[in-house]
Amino acid sequence: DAQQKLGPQLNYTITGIDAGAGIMGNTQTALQVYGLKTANWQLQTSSTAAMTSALNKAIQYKQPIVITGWQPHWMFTKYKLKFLKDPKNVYGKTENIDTITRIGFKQSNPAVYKFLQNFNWTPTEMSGIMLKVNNGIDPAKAAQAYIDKHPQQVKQWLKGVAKGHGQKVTIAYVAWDSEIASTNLVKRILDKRGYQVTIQAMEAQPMWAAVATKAADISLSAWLPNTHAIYAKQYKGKYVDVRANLHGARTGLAVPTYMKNINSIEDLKN
Ligand code: PBE
Repeated sequence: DAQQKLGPQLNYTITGIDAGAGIMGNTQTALQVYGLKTANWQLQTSSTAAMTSALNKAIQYKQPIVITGWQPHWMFTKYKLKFLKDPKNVYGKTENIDTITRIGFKQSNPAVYKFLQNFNWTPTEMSGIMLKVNNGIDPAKAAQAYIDKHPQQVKQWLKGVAKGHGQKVTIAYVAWDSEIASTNLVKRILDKRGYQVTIQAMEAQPMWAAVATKAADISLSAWLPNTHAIYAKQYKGKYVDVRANLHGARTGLAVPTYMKNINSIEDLKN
């Protein structure tokens, strides 16, 4: 009931996602910085699928839950959620999704590099693909539907991009919904332009390592400046940051809006 404290109701547990996600590291920091660790709060590692399934269940029964949340993601479209205020600014204010390449990719494939310099879209545009995939549509099909619906935009992205002749390109990504959307879209566009694009799903750290060691050419999945700061620092000088492919991303702790008394991370202590 509403009188009962949140901590005991939730077993002092925040429902998290995959261990390598930047948001998990930041949440560990938040537990420290907000004194939640000493108040026995812990972060549960799982997966995006397990987290959204726990969220779905909680919402169905109007029970409390605290999750690691982010945008763009369909969870904010499907459910009424709010980010908890972060007065100590652990999760950062502005967040972009950047395109990175291996060192030397620009020289070996200037045309695709040019495409990467052109490619950027909005959270709303990305959501179109994400919602379809969440509804069970194959990501490649959802990407093609996006291309059919946005011919002018795709033309702009391909401006000055020479046709490929079967050149191989590899894109490393993490199977977060946003990156499934962007990676499949870029693969589809470049394949149709005559390139042979392989996409490789992996965890966050291996994704950064793949680009840094030149095992992969590209990643469209670099959440910066905050979420992947630890990886950007670790691989500094070993990758090229091409540009932000999306502005207005955000990460933090989130709760359903029916949790009226919980508005800030600090409220978790009460
Ligand atoms: N996310 C989604 C990722 C980036 C994309 C917020 C879960 C992360 O925390 O690393």
